[in-house]
Amino acid sequence: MSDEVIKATCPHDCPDTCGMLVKVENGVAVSIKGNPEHPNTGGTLCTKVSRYIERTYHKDRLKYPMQRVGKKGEGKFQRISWDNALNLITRKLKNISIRDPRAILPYSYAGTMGIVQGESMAMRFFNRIGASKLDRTICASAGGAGYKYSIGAKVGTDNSKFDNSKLILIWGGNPIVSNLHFWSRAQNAKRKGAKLICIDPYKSLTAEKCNRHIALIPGTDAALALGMMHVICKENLVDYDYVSKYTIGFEKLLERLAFWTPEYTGKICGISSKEVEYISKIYALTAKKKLPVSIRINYGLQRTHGGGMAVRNISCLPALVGAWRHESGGILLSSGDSYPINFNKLFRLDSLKPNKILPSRTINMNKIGSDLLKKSSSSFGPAIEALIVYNSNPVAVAPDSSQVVKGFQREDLYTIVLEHFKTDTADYADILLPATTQLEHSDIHASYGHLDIMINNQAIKPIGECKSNSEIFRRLASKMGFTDKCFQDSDNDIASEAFDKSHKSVQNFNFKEIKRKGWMKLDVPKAPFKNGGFFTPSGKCEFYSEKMKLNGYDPLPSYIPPYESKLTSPDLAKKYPLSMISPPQRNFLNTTFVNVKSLRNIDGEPNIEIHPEDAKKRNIKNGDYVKVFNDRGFIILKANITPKVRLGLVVALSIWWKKLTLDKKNANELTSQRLTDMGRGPTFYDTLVEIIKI
Ligand SMILES: Nc1nc2c(c(=O)[nH]1)N[C@H]1C(S)=C(S)[C@@H](COP(=O)(O)OP(=O)(O)OC[C@H]3O[C@@H](n4cnc5c(=O)[nH]c(N)nc54)[C@H](O)[C@@H]3O)O[C@H]1N2
Ligand SMILES: Nc1nc2c(c(=O)[nH]1)N[C@H]1C(S)=C(S)[C@@H](COP(=O)(O)OP(=O)(O)OC[C@H]3O[C@@H](n4cnc5c(=O)[nH]c(N)nc54)[C@H](O)[C@@H]3O)O[C@H]1N2
Ligand SMILES: [Mo]
Repeated sequence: MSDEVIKATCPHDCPDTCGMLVKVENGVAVSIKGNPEHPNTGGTLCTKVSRYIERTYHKDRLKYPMQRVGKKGEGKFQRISWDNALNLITRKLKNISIRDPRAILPYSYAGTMGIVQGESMAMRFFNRIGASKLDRTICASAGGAGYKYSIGAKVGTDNSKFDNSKLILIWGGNPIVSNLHFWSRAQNAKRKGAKLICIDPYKSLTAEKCNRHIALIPGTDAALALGMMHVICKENLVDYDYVSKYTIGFEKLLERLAFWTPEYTGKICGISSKEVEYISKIYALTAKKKLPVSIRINYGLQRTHGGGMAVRNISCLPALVGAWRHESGGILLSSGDSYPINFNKLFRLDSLKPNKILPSRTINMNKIGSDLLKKSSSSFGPAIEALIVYNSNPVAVAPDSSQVVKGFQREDLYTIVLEHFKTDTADYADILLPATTQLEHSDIHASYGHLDIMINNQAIKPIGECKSNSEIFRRLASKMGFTDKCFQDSDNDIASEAFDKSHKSVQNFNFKEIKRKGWMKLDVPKAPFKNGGFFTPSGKCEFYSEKMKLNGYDPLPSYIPPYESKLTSPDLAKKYPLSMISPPQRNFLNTTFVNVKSLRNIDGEPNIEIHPEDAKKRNIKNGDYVKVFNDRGFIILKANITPKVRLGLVVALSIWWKKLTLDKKNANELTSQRLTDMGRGPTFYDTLVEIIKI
């Protein structure tokens, strides 16, 4: 192989989906940088992905298949051949499928966001078996559901247009950490005179750099949006022309808003009525001046009981003030539905039929802790007997971790893990299979933060005996005796068919050309709802939603409080008076990169940020080790006393590999398996705890 520069794509679960240039010398990747020609990357990568080469050639990479020799969780394995590994797996899966294929469960999420190495071949494989389905709702489904009730689809403001906004509300997001290239755009806007307001219980790195920070109580965002709508209507700041043409339910909304005065809203949100008035007025008055006002809504506010309703309410705001009139106005939650992904082609939902057809069964990935421990029953179906984990690290990331571990410890559970490293989850594998990284395979990507299709060309040969997910499932299918043609598709076949070409947005899709250039922008309208055209049943922005009513929700914007709070669970709050959130650490990507020492060193050790007064009450000094606990468990963390957290709140930046911490646990020891109001999402940030010095 000669020296060359390969066009690749960052595979991680992040809205930025960056274009990367990988320099390869004699078959070895020697450097990586952001593609300067890709506008949404602009030549820069974040600190962690700049270390992708360090991660790829890490001495701990799994290089060949292994079989467990120690106890479950001990992480002791011996090398076996691929043939042997695949034979062992298929013998087991065949045995189970003859009885009830639903006792087999795939568990995967977004270790790679690639369409090929994500669910394509894997989904075909599990569909063909007739395995249990996995409800992949650990991240964004609550907000997605809420947004869709108001707007109809996850389509919003083009991220590249935020540079010209005059006011940006950064709501429940921390883009400096989790959406860096959006932050560059917000900075551009600020330089051109825009105001940035951050709505976050915690003075995050982003909140520190905005013009104003509204530090509300976690899980009260839906109330703040109601209060804002109240002020906007009362002060006559509504864009009546837009509202009459492109919305429905305004009259009913007005009735609903009556009691959401700034005083009442402030009380619920734990902020002053002045702050409610301030944010409402600056938002609506800027819009009234015909200037573009926008909202970047992210994921932090979705992780409490009412996370769906919060997003539902907030996404009504742009229509109320006519912000959609401008291409730089509106709201962006996710651009995911702008891509016409051809799921039918990818998954072969209609053509692949299992040998044994039983009523389908779906397991919610947030409930893996309790569901692995369930016995067979008529309501649950068969107990889970085999678990195939890829692109995920559930032992560290799933809530209520002590239960998750109990499940993974089951001697009668057969666990197969496809991984780069011996993660907390891999330690429980019966068979551990070495997977390729993004440099070692090819793929195609959609983004959930911008509007480009991205290509990942393979840069280097697989390390050791690693194989890509798609190849592993292809081989498993062959060993299972599945002769369906789709199991012969190459990665290029899958990638070139990933999008539905009858759709206008991808009329210019030319696979060869995209492979050469590295990306292509979707052809979509610049201002998506300038003249209405919402994707709701009425085609309008729905302040009143008949669909919500049908689905058993309040059809109007309303407030669903947290499960765990002083107001809703006063007895629990007496025992555990502090609200704990555990958002991402800057230099990790969920648990990915935690084992890259140079990155881990930046973040030191797991700690908990606590307000000076809360610390004083508990006689805790900066740097003390503390026990953080509730009924679900406890962890030991180092106290970091700081006014960045509001009184009554503690912040444990996450998500650490358990085995790399002092007590071999992480924040998910304390989180619960309860689900959000909509979308069956997780409630990681709906957690009460108490802290004592140890
Ligand atoms: N560096 C880095 N980047 C990442 C990730 C990572 O782990 N590391 N993870 C990726 C993934 S999978 C995701 S989903 C995204 C997540 O990234 P974001 O969408 O930014 O979400 P979070 O970081 O969970 O939370 C953002 C902010 O919301 C605040 N918050 C918590 N609860 C509430 C609330 O009730 N209301 C409001 N208004 N704010 C609240 C938190 O304090 C936090 O500062 O980032 C992606 N990007
Ligand atoms: N307490 C708390 N818990 C949380 C969150 C939080 O904010 N707080 N955030 C939640 C959110 S938003 C999310 S999205 C989830 C994330 O949960 P996960 O999607 O499980 O994310 P990671 O922890 O990064 O684990 C991904 C794993 O996939 C592996 N991987 C990467 N590429 C490949 C590949 O090509 N093939 C194979 N086989 N493996 C690959 C990586 O090595 C890594 O170990 O965590 C959730 N958990
Ligand atoms: Mo996520």
